[in-house]
Amino acid sequence: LSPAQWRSQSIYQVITDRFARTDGSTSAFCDVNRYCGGTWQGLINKLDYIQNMGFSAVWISPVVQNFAQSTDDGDSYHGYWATNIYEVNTNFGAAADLIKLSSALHARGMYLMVDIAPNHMGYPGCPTCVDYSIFTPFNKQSYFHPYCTINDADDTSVKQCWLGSNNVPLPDLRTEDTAVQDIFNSWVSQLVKNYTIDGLRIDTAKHVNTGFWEPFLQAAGGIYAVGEVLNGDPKYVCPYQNYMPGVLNYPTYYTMTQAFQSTGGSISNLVNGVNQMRTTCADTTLLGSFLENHDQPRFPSYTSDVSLTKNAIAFTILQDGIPIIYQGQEQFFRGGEVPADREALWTSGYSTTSTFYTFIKQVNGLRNWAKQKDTSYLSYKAQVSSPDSRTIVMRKGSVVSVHNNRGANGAASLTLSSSATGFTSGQSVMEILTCKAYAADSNGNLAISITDGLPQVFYPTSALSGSGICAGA
Ligand code: ABC
Ligand code: CA
Repeated sequence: LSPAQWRSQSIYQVITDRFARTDGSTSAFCDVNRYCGGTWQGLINKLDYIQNMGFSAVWISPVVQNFAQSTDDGDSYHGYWATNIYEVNTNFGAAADLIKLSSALHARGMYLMVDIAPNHMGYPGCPTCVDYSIFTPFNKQSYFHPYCTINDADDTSVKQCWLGSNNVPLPDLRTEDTAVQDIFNSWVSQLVKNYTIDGLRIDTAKHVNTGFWEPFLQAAGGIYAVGEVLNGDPKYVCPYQNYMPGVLNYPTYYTMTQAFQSTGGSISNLVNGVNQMRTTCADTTLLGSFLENHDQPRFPSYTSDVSLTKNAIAFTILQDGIPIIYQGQEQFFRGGEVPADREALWTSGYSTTSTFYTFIKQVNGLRNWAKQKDTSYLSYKAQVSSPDSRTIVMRKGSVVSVHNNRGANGAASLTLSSSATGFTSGQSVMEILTCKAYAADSNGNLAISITDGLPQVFYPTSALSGSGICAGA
């Protein structure tokens, strides 16, 4: 699937080990440091749960074989500690099960994104005692950079030194060498074909020489790839769009989290941050938009306020880029630092009536309708403005969303100006989260009131007919 085709998807992020077991258990114990039993077959059995929330694609954790030893850093359940890139991780099933997952998704008109990590392998022992012969195919020390620890201020060190710890070092591959590149290029070409993969999530993209990516992604068949460049600065992150079509929107992750995590968060920093992304990135509509992932404390670990969380989730789904919701957000999971943020989803019983399952479904539903109604919606670059210090208004095509950080007890009356919304004189609009009808005044301005600190999403009433949203208005 091409970058342009991915623009219209909505992604659900799965940690395979923690999403669903083959036996469908909702009570199996999960020690968050160990393998907990999730499988590709378990995931296949629960695709309705994902699709009914409005998602069209699933990002799964890395699929290749990892070492089996338990370590003081835990087990390799997340999949980032590769030992053999030609075999699958049998904890998740056989290669045939992965093929079956891909087919099951495609049969529903959904897509598969696979996480890959060509930067390193993983070793269960000290950094200077690595036995390279355990790696396939990188079975010699000459495929790797010598051991050193990363100094963020030095780009050569970021690219060539080793991630990981003294318990589990991540031997860093010489991705600038033709020998390593050739192996990875044929590997990715085969991987994408063997499992009919539609998109890639590129782990540790900032730790690989930038010249590696163009031939690699070409070998992958030109499918969409979104890179992980873990940095909060747009000037650092955006240039990666020169090497891969998408990048995870970490800069806005930081400003958004800060803005909505408390009633004292800075909305003006969020406005500035969004504007800076738009002017710095080649194409914000191809970024991966997220509020949570498996590396960061969950948003509700900062606040238990449902309204603040709804504001942040709505912002994630409606801002520029491809929304990515991490498993457990729909069940209001509250885990903090790794590994607490990697709870087994099955303990939720896969409720489809929970507050956030239904909320995400509503917002995804509006985005899915808007993109179908207006072909320019997804490539429209959102414009943000701030009518007061607690509120951000985001206009993307004909979707106008209003997000605030007043919290569950917050109330306010304010006027959205026609210049911020694009509403015309007397225009009828629907607030689709409450199905309340509004009309702009003769100047196109709209008077609204915020209650319980909730976000609001306005959409032209005339464009709702046939949608089923708010009974098709
Ligand atoms: C984790 C912990 C370890 C712990 C271990 C048990 O569990 O990090 O401390 O000892 C996998 C596992 C992890 C495991 C690691 C290492 O392997 O999932 O549980 O460690 O064994 C990706 C994946 C991630 C994966 C890997 C490795 C990479 O998403 O799940 O981890 O394949 C760096 C990398 C980034 C990586 C991340 C975990 O580490 O760049 O690719 N994620 C600074 C640095 C970043 C650094 C970040 C976190 O700290 O610049 O490079 O990320 O350590 C902003 C700044 C940023 C700054 C942040 C904190 O603040 O702009 O520069 O980031 O404002
Ligand atoms: Ca590297």
